Amino acid sequence: MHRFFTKASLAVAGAAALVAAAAPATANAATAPVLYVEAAGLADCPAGSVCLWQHINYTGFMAGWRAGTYTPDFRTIKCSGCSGGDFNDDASSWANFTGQKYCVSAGINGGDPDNTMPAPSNGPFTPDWNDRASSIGFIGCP
Ligand SMILES: [Ca+2]
Repeated sequence: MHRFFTKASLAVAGAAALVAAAAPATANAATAPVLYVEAAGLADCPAGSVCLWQHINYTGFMAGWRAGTYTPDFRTIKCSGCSGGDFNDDASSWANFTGQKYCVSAGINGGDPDNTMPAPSNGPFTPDWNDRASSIGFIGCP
């Protein structure tokens, strides 16, 4: 199991976020998940983050986002154990520990359709949403 979300990396991520805010040319940093964990559990999703897991019951690969960050295309999230080698169309459970209403979408760049994840809440995706999430945003669903 590899964990990349150490206290040290949190401090670095915070510094990077400040740099990104001061230099919009590097704004892509705000769109990248800040946390990846293999063989994860619910406890691996930190307070203030929203997380998606490869399997139900918060297991398998996990991608997590600090409040206010998002990813418009899950094909950019590499996951060697996921179908197709990326996290697109793989998420089966979720948790939203941010104070924000997150939205997952079956479409790249949102829509097609959307699914609201209110905060705070967590659970498995319903069967019609299993292995469908392709993007995530933090301003709620349209
Ligand atoms: Ca899955």
